[in-house]
Amino acid sequence: MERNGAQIFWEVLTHLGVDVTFGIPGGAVIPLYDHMLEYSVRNVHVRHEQGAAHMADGYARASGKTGVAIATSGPGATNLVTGIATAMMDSSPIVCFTGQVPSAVIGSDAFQETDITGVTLPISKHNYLVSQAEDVAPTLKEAFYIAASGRPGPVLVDITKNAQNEMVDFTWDPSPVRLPGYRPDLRVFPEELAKAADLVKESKRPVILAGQGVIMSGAMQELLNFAEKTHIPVAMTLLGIGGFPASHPLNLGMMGMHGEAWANRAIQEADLLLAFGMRFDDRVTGNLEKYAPKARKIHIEVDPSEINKVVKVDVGIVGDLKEMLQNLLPSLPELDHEDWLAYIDEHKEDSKLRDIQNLPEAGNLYAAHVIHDIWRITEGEAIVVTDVGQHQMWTAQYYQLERPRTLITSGGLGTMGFALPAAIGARFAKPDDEIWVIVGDGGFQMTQAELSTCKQEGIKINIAIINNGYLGMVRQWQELFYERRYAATEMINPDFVKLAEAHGLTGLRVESRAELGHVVDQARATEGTVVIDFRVEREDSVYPMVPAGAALQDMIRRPSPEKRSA
Ligand SMILES: Cc1cc2nc3c(=O)[nH]c(=O)nc-3n(C[C@H](O)[C@H](O)[C@H](O)COP(=O)(O)OP(=O)(O)OC[C@H]3O[C@@H](n4cnc5c(N)ncnc54)[C@H](O)[C@@H]3O)c2cc1C
Ligand SMILES: Cc1ncc(C[n+]2csc(CCOP(=O)(O)OP(=O)(O)O)c2C)c(N)n1
Ligand SMILES: [Mg+2]
Repeated sequence: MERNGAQIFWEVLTHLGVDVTFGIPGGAVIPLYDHMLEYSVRNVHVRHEQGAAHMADGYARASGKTGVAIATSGPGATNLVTGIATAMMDSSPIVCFTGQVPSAVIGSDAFQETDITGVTLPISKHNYLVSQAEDVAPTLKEAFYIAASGRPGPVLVDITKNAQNEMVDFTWDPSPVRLPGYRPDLRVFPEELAKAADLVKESKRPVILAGQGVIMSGAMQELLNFAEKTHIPVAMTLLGIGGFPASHPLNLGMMGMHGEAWANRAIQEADLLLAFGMRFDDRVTGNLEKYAPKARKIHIEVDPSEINKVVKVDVGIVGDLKEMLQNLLPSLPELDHEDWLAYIDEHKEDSKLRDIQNLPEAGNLYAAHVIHDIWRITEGEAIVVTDVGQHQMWTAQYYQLERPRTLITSGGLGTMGFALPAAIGARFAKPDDEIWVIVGDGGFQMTQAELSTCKQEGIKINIAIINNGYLGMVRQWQELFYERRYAATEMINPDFVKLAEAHGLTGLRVESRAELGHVVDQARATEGTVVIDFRVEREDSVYPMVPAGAALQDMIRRPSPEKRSA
């Protein structure tokens, strides 16, 4: 059947099960958008292409499916760059489509011409330039396959305008994609599995380090079975949160720079680390030379290039985590680590004493109060999408998550402006779940234009702006390491309530803990997106904190209330 490239584009998306795209049209994609009207795929009309990429990413993280963004050539394409890099660092499967100038004028500095495959080469898992209609269908199939398989990641497909307009014969080919040289299902075992089992049996002080690979692999049940049978406590990376239930007695909470003190201490004193689908980010290890000095290490990873990349391990197992845990567990007996768990528990008391929840209330509204109360009121059941900064760390600490894909946050790139668009993407992935955005006043202003998208698309999300009047995380570093010299971190903000209202949305404000619960209830009961301006304590800091380059045990702790009064 004769079709032009633009029609083939939408037909292939339909065959691949894509029901929503996020994008903005422009000269080089007008033919694509023109034919969209003939198909049932819904395009979410965003306000900035960075938002489109983050929406695709949020959709992917919430659903496990591949998200799709569309932009025109030139500035549309370059606006996607931050979103693509964000997805790359956190291995999120998205496919970004860009229009390109006609093949005949490529290289002539044509209007809105940018070499976007060149620009995105180092920040995408793969990219393509499609310059004729007959390549549209096979390239799209490959792009979706590469984005989602093995270690997932972003793929960019740049399609010239002539490829969108040319007519060719088209029939859908449902056969699976085969790419010579690309082996996403690589496996290396079983000798390594046997060695791993021996290390586990010998260990007295083991700790599991659960990363985002647990969630991406769908290995939550396997991890639970493994931890319970071997009686090994589980610390999570920021992106691993939700992969193991927060309320489980073996859960140690987050590790790393702003991780729980007892989790970091356990890692430093462990004799065995079991790294499951995590990549030893520097926020996780602190000073590498002093990292877990007494521990042997087992690493299970889908990407062979991660093994021995940062931390030298004793056993490296390449493969899908779920499958590897299913293979490993039968060879292990039931184990008991009661003494080790009791030892770890001893350190929790001191932390509780220092916890902001236990400080005497003097009417101050702390971010931790806000996040804790939202957690309590939503019964821990919401999908929480954060931005980057102090509020992000407090969310990891105070919103206790039980289920995978319920914390959506930019970890590796740490992209301010991520939260609002990512939450819009999550909304389309999970139409029935309650969604809360927890965002700083700084990051919110980077992509706040997407409030218009919420209005236009009729979306309900709740947005909690943790308004401290500062680029708080940077202010904290200035306070602790630059003698309180606050260079370019204080902000004069817009009136966020009026801003919401200007978009036809509801704006609310909270200035004390006493009114917090009522306002959160009101937001939940209100139709449409609600923005809440939480005026929190301006100069609070996130504790514990491992200073950059320090060893994990050298944490700066929240001053103890006892020491304070002394
Ligand atoms: C302000 C700020 C502070 C931060 N502080 C902390 C902190 O205190 N603690 C912390 O933990 N993080 C912190 N982070 C986040 C940190 O930068 C990293 O993003 C995070 O630690 C990465 O977690 P991860 O290794 O689990 O996930 P990823 O980086 O996503 O790595 C996941 C790994 O799993 C592998 N994988 C994927 N699929 C599979 C599969 N099917 N089977 C097996 N393996 C698979 C991937 O190949 C990858 O290597 C912070 C970020 C910011 C912005
Ligand atoms: C796009 C981008 N620019 C700059 C930074 C550096 N940065 C990290 S955290 C932070 C402060 C964030 O401030 P805010 O959004 O108000 O959140 P808070 O830390 O106050 O909770 C900055 C500027 C970044 N991560 N991303
Ligand atoms: Mg702030």
